Amino acid sequence: FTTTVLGTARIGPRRELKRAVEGYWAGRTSRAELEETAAELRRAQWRELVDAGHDSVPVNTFSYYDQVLDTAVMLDALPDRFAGADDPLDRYFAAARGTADIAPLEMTKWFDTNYHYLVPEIGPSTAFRLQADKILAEVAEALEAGVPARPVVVGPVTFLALSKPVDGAGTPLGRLDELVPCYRELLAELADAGVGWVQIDEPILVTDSAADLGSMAERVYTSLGAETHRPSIVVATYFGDPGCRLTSLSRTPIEGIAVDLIEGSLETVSGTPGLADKLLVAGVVDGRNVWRTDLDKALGTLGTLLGSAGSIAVSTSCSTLHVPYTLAAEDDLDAGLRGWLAFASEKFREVSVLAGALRDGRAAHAVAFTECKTALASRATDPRLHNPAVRGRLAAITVQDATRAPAPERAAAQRERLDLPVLPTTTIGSYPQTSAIRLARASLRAGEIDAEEYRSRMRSEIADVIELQESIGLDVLVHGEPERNDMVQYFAEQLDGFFATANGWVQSYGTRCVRPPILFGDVSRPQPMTVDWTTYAQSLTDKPVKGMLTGPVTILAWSFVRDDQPLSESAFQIALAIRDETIDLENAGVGIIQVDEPALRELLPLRDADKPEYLAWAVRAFRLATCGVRDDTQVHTHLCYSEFGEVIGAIAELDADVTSIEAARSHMEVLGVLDEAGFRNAVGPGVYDIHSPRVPDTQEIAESLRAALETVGPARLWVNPDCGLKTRTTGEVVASLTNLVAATTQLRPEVQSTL
Ligand code: THG
Ligand code: ZN
Repeated sequence: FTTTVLGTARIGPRRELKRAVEGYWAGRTSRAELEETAAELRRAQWRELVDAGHDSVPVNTFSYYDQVLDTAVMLDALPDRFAGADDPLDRYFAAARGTADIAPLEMTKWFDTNYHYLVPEIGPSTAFRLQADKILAEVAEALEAGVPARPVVVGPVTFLALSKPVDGAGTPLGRLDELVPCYRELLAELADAGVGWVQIDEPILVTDSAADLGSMAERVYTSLGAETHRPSIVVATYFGDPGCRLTSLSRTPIEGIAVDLIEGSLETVSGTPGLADKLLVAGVVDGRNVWRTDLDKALGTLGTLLGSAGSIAVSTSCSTLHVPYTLAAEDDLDAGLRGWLAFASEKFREVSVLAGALRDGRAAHAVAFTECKTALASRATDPRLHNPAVRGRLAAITVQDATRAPAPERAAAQRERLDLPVLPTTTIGSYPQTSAIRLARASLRAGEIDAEEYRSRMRSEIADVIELQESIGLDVLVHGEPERNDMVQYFAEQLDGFFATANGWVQSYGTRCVRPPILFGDVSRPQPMTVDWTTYAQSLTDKPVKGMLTGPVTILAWSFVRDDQPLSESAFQIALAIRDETIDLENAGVGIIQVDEPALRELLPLRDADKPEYLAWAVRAFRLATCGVRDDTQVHTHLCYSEFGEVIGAIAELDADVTSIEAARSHMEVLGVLDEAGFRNAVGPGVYDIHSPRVPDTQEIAESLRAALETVGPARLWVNPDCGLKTRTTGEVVASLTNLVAATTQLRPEVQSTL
């Protein structure tokens, strides 16, 4: 084949699958309706690809929840605790979401994307067995519809590398030889079904790993390739450069290899012998960012590759799962910006044009190439991408701008100003998003209420949240963030240089989606973004109210980013905008400002060699954002995970005055780790898990606090939940926080005496 993509989204252009699946869970949608919606989404997607001129179409990329969970089911590798559910679909959803008594599989990030997969559990009782019904049904459905179907499966090396051992089992990769027969059997069944090509995804091959993934892959694909009754195999690598693993793959009898030429390098391909008899699926169209492809540059790349491989197919670098469906759904795009972008549908056409040009020559597609050239030229010269004021400001940054007085000096100044009790209590920032809040937002969008009415409704929510916190007896209050749909989108909507899409939904996990903003230009802040809400909240209370901001790294991590400058440059620009906001908050009398960086760890590069540089600029961006305030203004940050691993040193270097972190589920172990990393500032380990509806009792919280006191001592310990409260009900919040304050009050006298 010559023209394809490695995979597509499935949630639906209008999130039809989300509605159908959530309706099914709630009992509003029948099984038949759910299945019909799913089938229609598949048919529409296949039709679109065929109409765009693709001669090989990925199937089995549909999923009711997650493709890794689908693979676990295909290999009969679900843990025994789900065996109770007789119905396969209900068992599937139980594994995804849990039930009243059964915990779901854990969820974690799919490589360095913002998509989350379910982590398979491999234990001593896991016995792999092929259950190919889903994939065979989708293949049959596609072939019947006349679609040139290429089934896609997660490969055995990647599947095991992403799994976790349970019940004392050794590393899942140790089970590789047991898994290969399942894939061999699958190949035979696909051949019987009339499949010509199968795509086996092995993105793990672009990562660093202690395991020798290259030789494992070589062993697996030598074995699978030796099978005679099978379709042709293309092994897909993506999200980075396969490096020497490409050589390992090229030594096996597989027929094709897909490489990511956006994040990988052309040199790896040209430097790999043994590709002369293979199909190279060249990922020259970026599958995970939203920029229009430079067709001339891509065609040049394809031309270079012609000498390296037996034949070439044009493709996206990875599945288009990670970008929105279509630009056609965006009404508010100005013509300039529209011309620079390509969402999934537009990428499908770019692939076709490139494949056509490779086949018939560029001249046969001159119109598309000319249009592309014009659009890219307009992007290169657009003044919004080169704001001299922003550039000049960044160029003048000095070390001084990212430095505050030594932490103990700051702590003393802040003690003086804030006069907080020992073990100060606070919350992370958000309070429940009530139906009144959602209604107000919807009414504003629909034009039923005006901005003034919206503002007054939000103020009334803020007043409620302040009153609630006062009655519970918390020490440092927040305004509750009723005005924020999302902690990144809210800021992106107000910053110049960002475009917030209307319908650019991308699956985050299961039925949950996000609309990542598009960072297209130099970033600046036309006016304060949060000062009005925060000062209003402060006007209602004598207790200090914390100003709440999102940090530069997180804003970057949850946006589509510029590809025309280093990420660090974009991070510093955002940092300056956040810095201006902190200074405005300070000038408005706000004494405590929190800058959240829950995504600090997410952007960590896949390759070890790239990590130190990333951590250095991430820390610098945070410090640029937070070092503009006075010594007596207290800077907080919040991080959303407890396994700090490789970012632990960076967290200490952020040098926030107070860091709140998830710790409840790890029994405060993270405090010891932080301590070892030399962290001496104040810390607020989450004393209970907000991700569960369970209300912790006072005793339990007091015990957590005692454990924390052992490591941190009383002088720098804060008391807070482990994350924002927006997904909880008000009832749960009141009960939990009341106990949190009671536990703190109980401990204070004994702690006081040790100070
Ligand atoms: N914001 C953004 N990206 C994120 C998160 C976030 N990525 C990582 C993590 N948090 C993902 N978690 C979620 C949790 C909930 C939802 C999405 C991602 C969610 N979304 C609503 C839905 O699908 O119904 C839509 C929300 C909306 O209206 O904007 O519930 O916090 N940017
Ligand atoms: Zn959090």
